[in-house]
Amino acid sequence: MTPPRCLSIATSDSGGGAGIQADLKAFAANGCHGMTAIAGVTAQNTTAILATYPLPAWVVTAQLEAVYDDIGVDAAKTGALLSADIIVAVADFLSRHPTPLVVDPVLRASTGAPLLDPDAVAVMIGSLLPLATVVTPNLAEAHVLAGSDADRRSLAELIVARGAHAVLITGGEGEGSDLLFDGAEFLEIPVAWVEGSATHGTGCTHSATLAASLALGMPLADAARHAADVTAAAIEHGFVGIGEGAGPVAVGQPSWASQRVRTR
Ligand code: PXL
Repeated sequence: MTPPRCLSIATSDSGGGAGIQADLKAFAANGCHGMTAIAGVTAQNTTAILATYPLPAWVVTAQLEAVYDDIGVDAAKTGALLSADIIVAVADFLSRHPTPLVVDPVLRASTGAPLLDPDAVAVMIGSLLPLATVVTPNLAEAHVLAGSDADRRSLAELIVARGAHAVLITGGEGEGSDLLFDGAEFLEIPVAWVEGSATHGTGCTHSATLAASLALGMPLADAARHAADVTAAAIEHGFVGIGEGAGPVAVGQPSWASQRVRTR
């Protein structure tokens, strides 16, 4: 059979927990063929990002051309894009190759290190948001995209007013639900509270699963529910004991896999 084709446009995490590596695992766990246009590289483990190196924008465009020319893309997601130049190149390419698109507006790693130049935020809002089928900020990112400290529903309205077709404000493990707004209706997406300290890669796993769901043809609300469920399970089964910091989430893993790590 021919599986759906999913593309991650994002940055490598050498520790294997987040970024490109998390995206490929999530695509595979959802039955899709995963592909990558790598924006840059981080030297990273579970405790810190030690170095960040953006690739030249033309190298990102060349990867996009290679993938689209031969293979094709049923859905794509963006993650950490590092620089304004890269965002301009990606937006320019995707505006010429319309694709169901999840924009995960990654600004920082969970360890606090920046993953987008501050001057690139306005470029992301102006060029990438209008191409997004759905944008998936956490609450902090939603404040930045909306330029406001308002409540979740107002933030969602402001972000859609900036051009995104829909917004899914994540962080539902605190609120009890993620908030989906498609410009017409608000929908609360239930998020299970799960115990688990291995949370590195949570946001990437969520947005990649959402992209895979769109590639599989799910309507957006179903895709948002599926992404919330898969991500909660990935935290529940997360690999505790990998590194000194927060271990990586484990998407689509049998539960015995994390038990083995815990009891080692
Ligand atoms: O979760 C955001 C993210 C995206 N991309 C890379 C990351 C992280 C978080 O650590 O390292 C490469």
